[in-house]
Amino acid sequence: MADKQIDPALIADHNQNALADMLADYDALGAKLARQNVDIEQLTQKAVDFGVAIPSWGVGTGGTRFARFPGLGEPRNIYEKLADCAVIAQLSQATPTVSLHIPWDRPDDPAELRETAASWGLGIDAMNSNTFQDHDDMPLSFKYGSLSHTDEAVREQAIAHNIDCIEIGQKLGSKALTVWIGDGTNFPGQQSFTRSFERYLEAMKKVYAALPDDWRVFIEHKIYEPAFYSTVIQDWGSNYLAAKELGDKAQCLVDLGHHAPGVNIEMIVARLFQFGKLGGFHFNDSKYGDDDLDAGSINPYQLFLVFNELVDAELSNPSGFNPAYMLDQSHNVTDPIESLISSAVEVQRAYIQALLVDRAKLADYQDTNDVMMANRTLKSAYITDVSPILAMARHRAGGAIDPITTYRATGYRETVGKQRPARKGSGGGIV
Ligand SMILES: [Mn+2]
Repeated sequence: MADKQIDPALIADHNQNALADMLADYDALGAKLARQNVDIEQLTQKAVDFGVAIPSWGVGTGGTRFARFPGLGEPRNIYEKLADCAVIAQLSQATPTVSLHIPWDRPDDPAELRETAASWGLGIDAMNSNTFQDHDDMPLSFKYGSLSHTDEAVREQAIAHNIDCIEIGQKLGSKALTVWIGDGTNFPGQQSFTRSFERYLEAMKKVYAALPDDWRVFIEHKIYEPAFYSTVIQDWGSNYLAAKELGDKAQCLVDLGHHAPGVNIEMIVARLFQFGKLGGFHFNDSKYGDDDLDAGSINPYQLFLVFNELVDAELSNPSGFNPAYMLDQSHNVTDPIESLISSAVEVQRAYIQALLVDRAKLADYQDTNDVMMANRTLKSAYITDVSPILAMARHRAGGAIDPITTYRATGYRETVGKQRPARKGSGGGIV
């Protein structure tokens, strides 16, 4: 029996107030969908079964390159981060796992950490390595790169760190390692594109060799930042080449914020899946660059189009479909718990909307080049308000019909604000 962070009676109380309206909306939507031969109960079950991982670092307040403004009651260690994640999971019923980061979350006792997480009903998702900053316990600097560094000793240090992450992850019940490197250049001529990529591949082969049989490694590409002229794994092309070179357990991870503005990310999703290399997602939203804003807050249609490809992929090849979903956001001006609840709901919403697409009709319109009706088929799913389905799914699973309002009523933030003194610090950073 999992411990509860929030008193279930308080959630039940709030749900009671919202229940009649929610049921009326659910029935009305059910009747509308029935006219389209869609069973609302099936969609509700899909929503209940849906999950997206929370990144441990997401529950802290982030910053920019300029400053970081501390939030109230920020978690100070992995146990406090897990406590916040448990609140999100309990209210949203859409975030059953947490993704950890080493060294930020390095546990003294992995077995105990795993048990604590499980007591809150949380599993451990992918492990994230970090060679984009220096570590106190490592002799060499990653200033000029890590897995692609010119110095073999630095590469070996980066390889050892990734293997360490795998070993910790095994003790925690994780099944995947996510590798994002900051390696790249700021100036033309600084490094050879080819030799850097060769060194990276050679190093990653050693990390790959340390993967247990039932593990995967996700390679995350990023167009720029912290390197401003070139990065070693810049785009999905380089990512695909690396994953292909490494083997079947290596797959590509798509972070929605890691592309140039205007790039057709949903098409990248389709391509990677078609060739067996779609590993997973980091969901967030952006206006200009890697803004790490809340999923669905800027461009919800793009999120829907991504899920349209994912649903299509799942239907076309269910046995080959196993992408890992995680939110990867930085919360500078909102309560991170509220942002993560809201984002999980938006990702879940895009999934349910995508399930509404009439795929038989869409295929007919595509085959007959009926451009207008093909597009309208997608749009009619996208403009359907599936909120009652999401609310019903939460309600049935023990979550909150209105999770953010309920969260505010718990006084959780004020309580942890008293227990956890603010961390000062003028530095920026995404952490
Ligand atoms: Mn990411």
